[in-house]
Amino acid sequence: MNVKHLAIIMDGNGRWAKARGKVRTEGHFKGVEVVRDAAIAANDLGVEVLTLYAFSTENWKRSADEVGYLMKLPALFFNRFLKELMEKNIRIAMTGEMDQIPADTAKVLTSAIEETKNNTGMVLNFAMNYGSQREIVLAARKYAEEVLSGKRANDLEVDQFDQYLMTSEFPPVDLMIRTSGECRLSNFLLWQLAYAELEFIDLPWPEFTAETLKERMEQFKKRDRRFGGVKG
Ligand code: V0D
Repeated sequence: MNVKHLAIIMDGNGRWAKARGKVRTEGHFKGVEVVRDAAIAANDLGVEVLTLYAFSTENWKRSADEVGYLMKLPALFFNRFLKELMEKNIRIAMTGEMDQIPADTAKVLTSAIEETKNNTGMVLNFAMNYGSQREIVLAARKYAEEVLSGKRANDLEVDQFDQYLMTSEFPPVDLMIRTSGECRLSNFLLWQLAYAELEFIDLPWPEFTAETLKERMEQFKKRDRRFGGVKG
């Protein structure tokens, strides 16, 4: 079984920095480089969609200084790596509510999406200002709207619900990796992870490498995914 959609929770930047006597933002800075390495590695391994949890709806609760720093990272990332992503035919996408992102950051994001929109290789999808419970509630509202307006009957089936989610253009997640040891989903892609394999690894995100990813993907391919049925 190949990994079509890989999702990653990039945790442990602050912890990594603290252990080295550095400030949290230095962990985030190092983390940006690792995003590039992970994207190139995933692309080389034949992944179709890589979704990275960059900024959750809960992350607004961090200090204004830290949030301000984080919001500069997309520009830093594209200044350093957009050329290379273009060469690799990678397309940038976003999942989340963009209207609350600061205007200058939002501009950087939309222009990267625009510049890469005709690329046909891997999709590098950043979950930004994203929370899965809210995504599901918004989907329910959208569906209710269609029923109320008479556009469709009240006959929704499980396999149709993903059409209303923010990730409707992507296949379900095959493999979800969370770094830095915590065994939680933290409101990330709850619907989309229904049948995914979950891997929690001890390394903090700044220490994640292409080699780690390759290992985990190979492990995944060896395992048996049965979808609750019996393998034929
Ligand atoms: C900090 C570890 C890349 C996680 C990685 C705004 C936390 C480094 C991006 C990025 C962050 C986002 C969108 C985009 C291009 C790049 C990023 C944030 C944090 C939060 F279009 N790294 N990165 N965004 N960190």
